[in-house]
Amino acid sequence: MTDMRRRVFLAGVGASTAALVALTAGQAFDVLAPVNLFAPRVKGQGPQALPVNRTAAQAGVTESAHDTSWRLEVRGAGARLAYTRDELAGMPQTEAVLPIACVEGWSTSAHWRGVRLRDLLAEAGMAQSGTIRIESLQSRGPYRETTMPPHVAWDPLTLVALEVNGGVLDLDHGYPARIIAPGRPGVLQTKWLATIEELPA
Ligand SMILES: Nc1nc2c(c(=O)[nH]1)N[C@H]1C(S)=C(S)[C@@H](COP(=O)(O)O)O[C@H]1N2
Ligand SMILES: [Mo]
Repeated sequence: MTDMRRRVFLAGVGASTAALVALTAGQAFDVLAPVNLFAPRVKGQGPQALPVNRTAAQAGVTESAHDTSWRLEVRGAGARLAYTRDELAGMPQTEAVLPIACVEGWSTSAHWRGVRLRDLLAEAGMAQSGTIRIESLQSRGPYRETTMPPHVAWDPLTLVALEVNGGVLDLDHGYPARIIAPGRPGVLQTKWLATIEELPA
């Protein structure tokens, strides 16, 4: 474990555990190793100091996520738009500190950067009252898509994130682009975006 990950990890555990680590200086991770075996996705683990739930390989998107023909499609009633990752990166970017809160029992805050979803919806001429469906590159699995009520979709902190914790999204965190929205469980923070569309009213 690198020093950086170690610091992040220690910052995330309770004082009693920190004391235990101090008492067993030099073998802190031997002490914690059995815990890690049973709960591998603890705070600070995974690329970019953020745990991973479902890797790109497990989701079967490794190739499609790197495909140069990738576009984020945004389909409104009035327009059907497609953005390359560079085009998204060229739009105004917004930063937000928001957690991924997984039902499997971890929650980790991260620093996200990307395009406001509402800016894309507005460009496609969508009304602020519509329900939004977001689909990923993943072809099967329960979390391959999500729907979003208008108050979440138009929230100024709901992002199509391109970066996390100061770097380009890791493939396992949803490269080329993912959703991050406030107040939503991790299962709804869709990774590897493909299409965004307005559902018929
Ligand atoms: N396309 C897709 N998005 C997904 C998932 C998935 O399996 N497929 N898992 C979700 C779950 S359960 C969680 S907790 C978060 C985890 O995001 P992370 O791996 O970047 O931490 O992604 C969510 N987004
Ligand atoms: Mo999750």
